[in-house]
Amino acid sequence: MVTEAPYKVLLVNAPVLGVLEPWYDSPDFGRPSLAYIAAYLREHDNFSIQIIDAKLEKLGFNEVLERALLYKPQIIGFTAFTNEIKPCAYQAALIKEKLPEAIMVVGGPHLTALPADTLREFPSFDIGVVGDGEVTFLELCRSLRQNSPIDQIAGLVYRHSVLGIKQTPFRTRIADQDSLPYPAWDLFPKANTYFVQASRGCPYQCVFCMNHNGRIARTRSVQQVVNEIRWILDTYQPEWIRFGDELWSVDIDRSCELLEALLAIGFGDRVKWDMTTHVNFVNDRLFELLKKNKVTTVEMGVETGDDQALKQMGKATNRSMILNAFEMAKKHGVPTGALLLLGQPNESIQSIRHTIDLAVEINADLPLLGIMVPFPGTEVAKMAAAGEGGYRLLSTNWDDYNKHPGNALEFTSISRTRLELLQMWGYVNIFLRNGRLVDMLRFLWTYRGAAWATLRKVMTPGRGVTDIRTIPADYDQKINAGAEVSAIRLIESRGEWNTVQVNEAKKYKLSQRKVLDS
Ligand code: B12
Ligand code: SF4
Repeated sequence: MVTEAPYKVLLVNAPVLGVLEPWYDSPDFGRPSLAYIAAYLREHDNFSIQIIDAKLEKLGFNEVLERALLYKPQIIGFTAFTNEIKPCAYQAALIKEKLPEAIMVVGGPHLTALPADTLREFPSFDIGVVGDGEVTFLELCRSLRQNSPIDQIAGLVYRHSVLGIKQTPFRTRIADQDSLPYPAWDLFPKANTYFVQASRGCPYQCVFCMNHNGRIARTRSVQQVVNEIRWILDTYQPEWIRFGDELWSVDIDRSCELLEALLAIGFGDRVKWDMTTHVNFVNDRLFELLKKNKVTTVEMGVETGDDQALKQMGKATNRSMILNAFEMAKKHGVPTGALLLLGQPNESIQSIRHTIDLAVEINADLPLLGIMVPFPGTEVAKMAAAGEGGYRLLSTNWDDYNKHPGNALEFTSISRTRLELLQMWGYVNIFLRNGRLVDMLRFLWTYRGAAWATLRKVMTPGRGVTDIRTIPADYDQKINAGAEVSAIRLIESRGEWNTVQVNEAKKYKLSQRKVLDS
């Protein structure tokens, strides 16, 4: 009897060009997207699956190539945020050269924001998976295994031999998050930190955020989240658990219920943990339970201290809500992180001063003061590309799209270098005006990679961070540099993404109404 060899799928988190931001570039955790895709695939079919997480395993491009050649997969799936897409395309090109038959698939927020443009820009990718990847990728792998057409699979962008780049309709998102299996962490080396996703999506529409998981927050049941956490704790004994939700307490009652259940399993005694939420979604009861669960940090989006900017941001907050949330946390002894972003639309020195003053007043344990990045699909990207909001778009080279040592935009009235100096000035103010010299030194040590990169950039304006990275000699040639996405496409793609979001919300409302009517 002849047994058919299993169809092989490889999932890759590509290497970095240099460790600029160690907590991202040299992480102590595996990439959740790949863990989810792999888990779903193996639950529903019998593909052979391997994962190479080059960032977790600290691998270079050639090491990934060697591992891919040993495995000889038929399909290779890559994941990428915007700032990772070029190294990812380079890795795909290296592998494609040696394994020309393998199909290169890419997914993640960047591809979702710019589906056709990404295939146009990077010839090494054959197919893109737009939005939620689990079901689409399963259907795609099955079709490719059978050599059957893929044009009926929703959520794809692909190269058609005659018609050029084609995109199929956006796939309806997976509403029932409990239907997803636990991430396949067993396919990764053991890590220190594990991400848990208790919900996907967020109802807000901040100007700087693409909200790629959609405007409908899809929560998982308390019981399932607790079971997953217990499984991670028992199997991997991690040091940290981090929630990857956009808005962790989107349903405060459910979050309180979750915290009660976590208390019962001694969660906070077994692991450090953190999450990110919105200042409107907290109350005394929540903070009381967070404290009991010994949460390590509760991060909340502050973004700016300027009233006008807050009004126009799409986050539905104001200074008093922000101050109130942080005061409440302090009252309960809950450690906080404040996420701030310099470079809001129409930013001025005056509005930056308001932001720094608010950050000083909040005095969060962990202040994080980033500089705006015009990620594709966002309103800010559209404004920057159109020269609105005082912005000047500096680059559509995605290697410049890091939040700390990035180089993607500046203002006509505030240069990039000045923005970076103000960022440093902001940190100094937050710590020193609160008499926290030791905390500042500790912070500088923890974030020394980014601090050093920013300092070097400020001292050598115009050079960006390229001199801190090691760019392979054939990098530009292999990834087709020069075919960068135009400003016009950045403007149009915001409109296209917004249409997807609006249609999705309408469809959801309609389905809710049907449920109520029946
Ligand atoms: C947790 C998190 C982090 C963590 C961990 C990230 C990591 N390396 O794993 C930390 C805090 C370190 C982090 C850092 C950054 N993050 Co972050 N992060 C998130 C967050 C909150 C959750 C990500 C997640 O795990 N989601 C759960 C998984 C299952 O969803 P997913 O990744 O989207 O994957 C699904 C689909 O996209 C698709 N898919 C993805 N990959 C693939 C691959 C294949 C082959 C297929 C078929 C499908 C597919 O299928 C998946 C399952 O449905 C998201 C927002 C969010 N809630 O998603 C932001 C988010 C992804 N981060 C973002 C950014 C910008 C960053 C930073 C660049 C910040 C910065 N420096 O500016 C860094 C870069 C990190 C790096 N280089 O690794 C942006 C990305 C925007 C963009 N266009 O790229 C997001 C969307 C936040 C936002 N709203 O702006 N982040
Ligand atoms: S609240 Fe957070 S996740 Fe939601 S749209 Fe704003 S930045 Fe994005």
